[in-house]
Amino acid sequence: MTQALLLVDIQADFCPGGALTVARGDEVVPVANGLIEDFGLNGLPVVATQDWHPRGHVSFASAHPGHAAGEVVTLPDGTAQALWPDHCVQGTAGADFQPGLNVAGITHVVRKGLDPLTDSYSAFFDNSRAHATGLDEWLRAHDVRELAVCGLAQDYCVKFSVLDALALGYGVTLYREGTRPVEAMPGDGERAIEAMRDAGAVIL
Ligand code: VGL
Ligand code: ZN
Repeated sequence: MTQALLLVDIQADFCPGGALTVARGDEVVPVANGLIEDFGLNGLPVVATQDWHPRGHVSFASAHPGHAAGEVVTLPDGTAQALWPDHCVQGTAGADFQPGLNVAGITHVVRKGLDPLTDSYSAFFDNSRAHATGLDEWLRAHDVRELAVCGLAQDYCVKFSVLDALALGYGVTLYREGTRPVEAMPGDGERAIEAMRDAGAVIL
């Protein structure tokens, strides 16, 4: 049984200057780097996710004529889809890890949001829950049952990744100082923390 570090979407588009800016998102980098060093020194796996959308992705407001970022639309399969500016387009600079992140310390990368028709906030499943990303299998294969989590955004991908991890039976410790929220609605960050705590995460 081992612990792994999960770095969620620490990408340029979620940091100041990016397409879907999370306020002070870049401040998670030094926290993440400290954790990467600790885990590396202990020989523990460091897994990083990347939001990795094709052009024209269903979560982009630009793919829904007459709709704007911030609106929510209902997709043909019935799921509610929040619309965002175009972000983390595969192969663009915005999809790269945020400069300064110690990428040499990352042992495994999981990309999500590749399906043009389905979004994926969680590192484990897409939003329709029809497809898994392979992260659960990878962690099981490496005997990981405990996760330390930080990254972006606290009220979207971090939250849904932590809730899925707990539902899958992982123990989760969230490094709160290593996360920042989008806060589309004031208080979303705090509500996300409460939801993760209520579901069993240890919040540090
Ligand atoms: C995210 C919105 C859209 C995230 C990704 O990483 O939290 N949020 N795509
Ligand atoms: Zn996205």
